[in-house]
Amino acid sequence: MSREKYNQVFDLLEKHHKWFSESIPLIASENIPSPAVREAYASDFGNRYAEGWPGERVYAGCKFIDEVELITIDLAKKLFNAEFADVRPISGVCANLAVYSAFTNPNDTMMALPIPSGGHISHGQKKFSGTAGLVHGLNIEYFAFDREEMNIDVDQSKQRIEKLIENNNKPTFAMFGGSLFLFPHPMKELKDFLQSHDIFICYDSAHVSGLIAGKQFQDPLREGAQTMTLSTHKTLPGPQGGMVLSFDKYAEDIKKSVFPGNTSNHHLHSVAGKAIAFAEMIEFGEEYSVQTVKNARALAEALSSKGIVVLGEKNGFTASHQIAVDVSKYGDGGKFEHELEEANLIANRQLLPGDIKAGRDYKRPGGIRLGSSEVTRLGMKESEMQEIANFIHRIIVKKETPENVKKDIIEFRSQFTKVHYAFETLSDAYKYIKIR
Ligand code: DSN
Repeated sequence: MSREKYNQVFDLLEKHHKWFSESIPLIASENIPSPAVREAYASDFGNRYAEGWPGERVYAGCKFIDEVELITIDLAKKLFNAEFADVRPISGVCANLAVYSAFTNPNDTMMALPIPSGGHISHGQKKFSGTAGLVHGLNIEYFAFDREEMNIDVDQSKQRIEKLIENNNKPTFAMFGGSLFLFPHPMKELKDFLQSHDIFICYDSAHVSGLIAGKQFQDPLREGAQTMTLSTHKTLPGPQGGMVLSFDKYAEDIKKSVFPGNTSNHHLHSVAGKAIAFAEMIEFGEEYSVQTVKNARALAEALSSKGIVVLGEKNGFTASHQIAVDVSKYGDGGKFEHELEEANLIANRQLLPGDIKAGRDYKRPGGIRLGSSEVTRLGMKESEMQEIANFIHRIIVKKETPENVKKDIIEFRSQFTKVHYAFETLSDAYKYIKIR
């Protein structure tokens, strides 16, 4: 029985690899790391303990781990032009928790975006089981959001904050960034106002950190962010993980908050993978990011030209890797997420601004979110975005059966087998690694 299950797991893993090698991956929070990152991730580092800071560990056996972690820190600082980097957080949520713990107290008020306007669950209220409210006890108030602009409304947000201050509920912390993130947030425009009220500024670049590294999005540390948190596996094509970037004056508070505050052991194989991904991004990041944004725009334009509503049209649909498609006139995001998946096109349903008021919920929201980073890493360009838009149109508007479209997707996909923007690409992108 146990041997049967053992075999079954390997069988499922291989099936997953084959499926992804035949699919169009459009989940905006995912990416395909290079074979080099995957090799580092599979190393023995993943089986070790190295609590603490390099050179100050509480375990033996760390001499090579320390060297690698110091290289990772140096590469992170260079890639993001940051004074300080803590590469230990094991996810973006853990990075956010470390910053909340270091710079706020429970019951403080934080400004952030609600989920339908792009906020991430880790910025959320306790009643929605959001990390900030549930785990750190923060009270969350929302920035004002303009659906036409698909961005934070500066003047209305200032008015809201002034009102909170009048009501003795002054925010102490402001979180920019999020999960549905089409255009740079107006942090520069709000910075002086926030600082004049002694509100600490953090920028969650989980989604856009690869674009920031490639100099194709806003530069948070130069625009007012006192800390910047990120994931290392979305537009930044590293292993699953997180990171905090900041200035030297905040370094000690962040280090203590990460360890021992919010992590015991961090994931050392992930630290090694981060180093490899950062080195690749220093070399290839700009070229990859330019193409990622071009591809997102091309996909939005192609869908819009077919009559499908893409949000943010007023500002050119997107300045990031994401686009938000309003599918409510054809059905709902949950239904299309499923049908697209049946056709080997992997995307996720998305709550859009106005969905809750319209009576929609996260299971049947009005939108789908599409991300261009992984298909860009596979070498696709603008003309391939036209083809992807055709596949989506055939399912959502023409109501073709997913089985029909799937055959064409598998054929289309067979032309793109390798990861691009990497030093070494001997293995195919989704090759299953067998070492048993
Ligand atoms: N919830 C993820 C996303 O898809 O944006 C990030 O954690």
